[in-house]
Amino acid sequence: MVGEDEDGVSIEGAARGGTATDTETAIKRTIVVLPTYNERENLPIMVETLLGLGIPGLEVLVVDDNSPDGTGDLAEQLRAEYASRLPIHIAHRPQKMGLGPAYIDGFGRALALGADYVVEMDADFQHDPQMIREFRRWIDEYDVVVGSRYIDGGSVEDKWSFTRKILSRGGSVYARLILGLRAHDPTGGFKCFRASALRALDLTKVRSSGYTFQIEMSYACQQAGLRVKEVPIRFIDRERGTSKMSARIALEATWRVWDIKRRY
Ligand SMILES: Nc1nc2c(ncn2[C@@H]2O[C@H](COP(=O)(O)OP(=O)(O)O)[C@@H](O)[C@H]2O)c(=O)[nH]1
Ligand SMILES: [Mg+2]
Repeated sequence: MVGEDEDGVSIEGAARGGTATDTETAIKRTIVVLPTYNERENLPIMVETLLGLGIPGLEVLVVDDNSPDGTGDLAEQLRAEYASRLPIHIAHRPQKMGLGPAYIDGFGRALALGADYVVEMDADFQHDPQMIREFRRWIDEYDVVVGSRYIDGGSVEDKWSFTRKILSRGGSVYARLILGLRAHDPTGGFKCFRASALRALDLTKVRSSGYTFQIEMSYACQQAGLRVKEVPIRFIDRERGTSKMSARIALEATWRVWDIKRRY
């Protein structure tokens, strides 16, 4: 049973969940939301890697913003190719609308598809997919599990320049200070939410893109009183494709945190 809703999202996985037998219903569905913009070099390897994790109930939701490099079409090919092994859902969006909006859209769709857990992960391997296993280990005890570069055992790639390390670290310190955030890596974007945790947040309220999106989500979780577990991660340098992050986005974050503080 493969179908599409009017938004062009495959509901194959949902149909599968709905027709599960008694033993299968015990399997929790984890939907990994992967936003993509020009990730055709990474996506096939990512899909294979996710399948290789061997996590029962794992599914993928690609949120593609009409990538000029054809990532959206490639996702469709992968969906057909992996149909019997890994459910792949795809949201085709008309144009590049930013990372934050892509995740918010993806979270809503993952909930609608019936996810028990929703993983937020970039498609470029800067987040090590192997960590999803670790997230799954903790998510039964917490509402949100977040990967943190800035707690014991966490790290950023050594290749980072001093300036980049300072900017990243400084951004975290700044956001923590202004907002009183307890999370040590509020600009990090590798997380796992319980469906109930995402439902407890008012996702329509989230406005930020880029860096600020992560800060806003961290603050929203804290303000909602969610139980957050930080696990150390190593943040890896991108090997394929290019970053869409710009100095403008990083700079925008400095005043955006004040806007977040005002709105929550
Ligand atoms: N759908 C969508 N995905 C995006 C957009 N911008 C970035 N991404 C994806 O979000 C992830 C992180 O983006 P990236 O450019 O690597 O940001 P960086 O890691 O901060 O340099 C990658 O999987 C990108 O393909 C966007 O506007 N729309
Ligand atoms: Mg990246």
